[in-house]
Amino acid sequence: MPSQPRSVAPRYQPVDSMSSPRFTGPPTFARLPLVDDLEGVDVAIVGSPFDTGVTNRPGARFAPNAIRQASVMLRGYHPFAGVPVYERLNCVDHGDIAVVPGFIERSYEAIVDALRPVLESGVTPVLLGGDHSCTLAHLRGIATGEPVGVVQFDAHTDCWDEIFEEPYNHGTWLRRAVDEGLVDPARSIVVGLRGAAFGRDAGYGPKDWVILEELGFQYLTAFDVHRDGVDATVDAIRRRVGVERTYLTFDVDSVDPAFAPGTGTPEPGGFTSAQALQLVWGLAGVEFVGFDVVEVLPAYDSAGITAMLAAHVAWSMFGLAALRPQAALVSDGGSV
Ligand SMILES: [Mn+2]
Repeated sequence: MPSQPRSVAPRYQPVDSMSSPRFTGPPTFARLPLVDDLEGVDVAIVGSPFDTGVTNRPGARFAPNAIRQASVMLRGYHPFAGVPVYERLNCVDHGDIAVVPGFIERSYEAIVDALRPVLESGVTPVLLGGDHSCTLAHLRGIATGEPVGVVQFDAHTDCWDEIFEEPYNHGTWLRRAVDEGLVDPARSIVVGLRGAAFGRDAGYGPKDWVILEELGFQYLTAFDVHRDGVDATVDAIRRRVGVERTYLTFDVDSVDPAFAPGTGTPEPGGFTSAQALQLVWGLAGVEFVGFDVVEVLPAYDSAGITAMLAAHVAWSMFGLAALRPQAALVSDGGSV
């Protein structure tokens, strides 16, 4: 639901960090109120801490709270989106979904059930994973009745048919989303590939990525981005997805392990943190219906830099929500 013009300041504001130091209090995302009742809310952080869909390192169940802890330094004005987010939107932290550790299908049900009232309230969720298997449940909740375009930043295709003969995990969710009619591949793109595919039919080579084209997706490798630059990449993404209903999923393993070591399946050669943020900022003006940031592993996260980047990516998603086309039509100024 696009934001409406407001005659009064939105009801929910972060704690004033000029009167209360940022390191005080229970950490919520960006020091926003922890709110159950979503009436009047535009955007909500929702933790989706399921992490037993991984094939390598577990531990992303601890990511939402690590990202909250890292997010206390975020400010109210987004300088690059050029928008005072909390004057435009009612933003809150809605807490975490009660997933069932070790049981993916029950966790998927829990995620969809928890998202239903969020979406029925007209709230756009910014979901904090969890591993990337969670995104299938996020899309089941969001893309009901109408497939969405997907922008996926990721080192891996996440498009295999099965891993260990299992259909649901963090390497198969995108193919399942196609199978279930949740995604429109013709309006979708995967950006940042470099990890060799694996699985029964994989050859551990560039051809592994052809699976995406066979499913109707476009893809750009991390080295396409390094060669062509951020601006050309943003142009390519925008040409692909247009401005209609789109879901943005940001796997932190799209970023180089030098900048984001705390992740489950790291692959050298990824984006810098600056490139990652510019790629996200570049998508202002798309009608995003939901967002997630996934695969942060605090246990492997030197100095908390991955959680810090994830906090800034999620914050930039707030900026994207404030700059959606229908929001811009009714806004009182402020644009990129
Ligand atoms: Mn992924």
